[in-house]
Amino acid sequence: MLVDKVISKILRSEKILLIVHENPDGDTLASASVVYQVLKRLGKEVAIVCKDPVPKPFLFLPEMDKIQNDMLFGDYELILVIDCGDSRRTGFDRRLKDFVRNKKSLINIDHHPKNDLHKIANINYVDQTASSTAEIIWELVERMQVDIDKNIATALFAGLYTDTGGFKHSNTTPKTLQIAAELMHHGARIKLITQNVSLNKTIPALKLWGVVLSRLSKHKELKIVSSVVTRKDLITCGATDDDIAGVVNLMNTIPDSKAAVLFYETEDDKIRASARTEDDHVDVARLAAVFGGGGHKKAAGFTIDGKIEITQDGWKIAFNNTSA
Ligand SMILES: [Mn+2]
Repeated sequence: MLVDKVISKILRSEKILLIVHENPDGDTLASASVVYQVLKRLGKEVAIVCKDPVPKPFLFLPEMDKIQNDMLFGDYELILVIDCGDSRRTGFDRRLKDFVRNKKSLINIDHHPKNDLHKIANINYVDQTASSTAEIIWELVERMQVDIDKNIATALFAGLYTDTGGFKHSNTTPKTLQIAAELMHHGARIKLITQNVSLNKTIPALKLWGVVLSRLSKHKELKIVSSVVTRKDLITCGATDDDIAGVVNLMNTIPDSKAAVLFYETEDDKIRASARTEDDHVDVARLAAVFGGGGHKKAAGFTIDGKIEITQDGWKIAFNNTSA
């Protein structure tokens, strides 16, 4: 079995590096947290690397203080790439390829569609039917006969919870809920998760959401609902980039829309788009791929070169000319 190959590789390695994706979400962080805890118990030398800082709502997860923003990859024998979708999303694209070229091992642990990581990884421990990477990590810890304590249960539950939008998205399966029930038996602190992830909206965040909602517009033919956030909005509301997360899910609740897309200006002067759909006939990962992005059928993202302009009757996106 695939999981056994992963376990034997882990057991044979002493120094193991975990890589989570940039702009980390609850699933990638929770999964890394659990793997870290398990490997520490086995006496391994472990580190976690993430290019970006941990967003506030996820700081409650165990071991978040162990995450570093860079590391000498060469010091490690094995790298586990967790929930990354493709190699660019690690933020260490080139260095991962060098690592593999130096005859070191890389395991891709993920639930995203097939991507370029599949080519460079020695083992692809990937299940596209899993709701989350946490669901795959559950299988791993079960198979390893790990004693699941409250910390591990809480982190795994948080991974399931965040990637399924609180068990509301259609990636929630009977298996997902069965695992969630098991995790409750193991003492998962659900209140702690919901309080941090869903119920912690500050006044600046809610003001920002108000701005986003007031700018909602729907494309007549495409039936896509969209809105925008500018850097100026963040300043006006006193909000941070973290506060943007989640509002696109609210936009996605409009009954007769095919999809919801939120465009927001990033710190480095680009426009990041976050797309969601509840329509089984729509695949937002394919939409994202057109713009060089990626994700899942139901939730995906991409980045474009341009500027958001707020106009008298709404807003528009001006693409930067990149034909040079
Ligand atoms: Mn995920």
